Amino acid sequence: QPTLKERLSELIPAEIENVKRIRAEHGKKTFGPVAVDQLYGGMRGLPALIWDGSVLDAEEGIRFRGKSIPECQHLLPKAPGGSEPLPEGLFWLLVTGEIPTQQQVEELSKDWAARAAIPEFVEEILDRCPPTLHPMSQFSLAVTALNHDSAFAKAYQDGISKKEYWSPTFEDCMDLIAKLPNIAGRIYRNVFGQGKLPAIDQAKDYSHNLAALLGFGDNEAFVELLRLYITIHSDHEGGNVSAHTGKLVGSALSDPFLAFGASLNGLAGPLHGLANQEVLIWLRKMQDKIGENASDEAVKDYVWSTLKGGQVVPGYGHAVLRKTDPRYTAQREFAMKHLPDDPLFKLVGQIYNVVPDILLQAGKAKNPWPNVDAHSGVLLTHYGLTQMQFYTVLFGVSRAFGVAAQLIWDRGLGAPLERPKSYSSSAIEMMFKDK
Ligand code: NMX
Ligand code: MLT
Repeated sequence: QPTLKERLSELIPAEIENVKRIRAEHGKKTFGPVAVDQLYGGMRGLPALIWDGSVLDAEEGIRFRGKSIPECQHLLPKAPGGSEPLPEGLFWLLVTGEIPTQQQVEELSKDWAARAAIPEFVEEILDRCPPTLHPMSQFSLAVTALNHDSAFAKAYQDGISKKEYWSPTFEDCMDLIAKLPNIAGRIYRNVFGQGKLPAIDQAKDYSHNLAALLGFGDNEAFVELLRLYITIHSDHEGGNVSAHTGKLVGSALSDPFLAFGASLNGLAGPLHGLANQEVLIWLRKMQDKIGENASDEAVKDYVWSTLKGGQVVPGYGHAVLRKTDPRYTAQREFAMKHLPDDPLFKLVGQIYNVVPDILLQAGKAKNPWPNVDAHSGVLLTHYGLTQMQFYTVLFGVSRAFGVAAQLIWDRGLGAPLERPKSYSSSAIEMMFKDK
């Protein structure tokens, strides 16, 4: 059975021809005018990027290479005795569009375990960070510093031909993903004082090793949660802030460590990945204010007070989705199976029953339904990972899968430097002066 790299080397030449054909047949066709509002309005709906790993439908949610989350849960290989998909398989799917065999996934687990060590100077950078520096800033520092050993950067300096870019990019992406558990584990233990890191177990899968580095390796349910968590947070088409940032920075031929470091800085914003931290902070504040087992009325009042204070309800709304995020649903199903009586899970369910109506009444949010971040922290908290400042780091570990898959393809297909056109307000006025 071919390795992932062998399979890619077969797929890339065929896809180069496919893209040539699409461009020859459709390259001059347009789809939709550009409205001035889109320039001022965060480019919502503006067709601007090619992203092959996943496509987001506003009503149905994400599909990874055409497969919904339940289909991935069904089709992707599992760990022995496990029922959630192994993220190794999801990465294979994102990169190739194909479902890997159990053996191919096991080989990927081994390959990542073998690449997992981080350079000593990166350990030192992390050890010297004050615990008051947000875990996401530490994460981004460490990932950026991995550029020291980038195969792509070195090959570029050595004069590699454009046709070969994808190969060192692939090696960097594999190293990047493989090293994230050690980085995340070190940050967690340094910031929250959880003692020494164990060694990577070469015989275990990626999520097991990540769980062990965080101190939860003995908890099989937590390991299963991480398998699901990493699978569903990996990719959300190309326009979201972290994915688009990674692609943009990569287009300057900055190596995958520099590109993904930039992604993490975007993910660290409260309207994007940091929302999972914000949700837990908000839930805890709500509990402090109205107590546990509060009535629906008390929850509603609290939600209104958030809105009246000029703040957003974290975990609700979306720039593209117009229905409940299937990633929320997948996590809710996990909770029903593993922690149905957890009080915080019950509160999350109660909030789901009241918030959409309130957001509709408030009349501003285009999507009143929950997104992925409304649920993830509750699951982590249940198993004892209660430090919410760490939650976005786990989102970041997962998002590397989607960004890396596209970086490999961008270099494989020779994607050009991204450079869209910007306009000043006076240029817009001039353009439409007599129209
Ligand atoms: N609570 C209160 N107001 C909201 C919310 C919300 N959850 N969602 C949207 N709005 C407001 C939004 O602030 C805007 O107000 P204004 O006109 O005063 O600027 C108005 O509704 C229209 O916004 P939309 O067009 O519905 O949303 P947009 O596409 O601009 O932004 C989000 C999308 C996700 C940034 C927004 O819904 C939000 O701030 N949600 C809360 C934060 C969050 O959960 N982010 C995580 C998203 C998922 N992720 O992981 O990245
Ligand atoms: C994501 O997973 O990136 C978020 O849901 C945000 C988005 O898609 O815009």
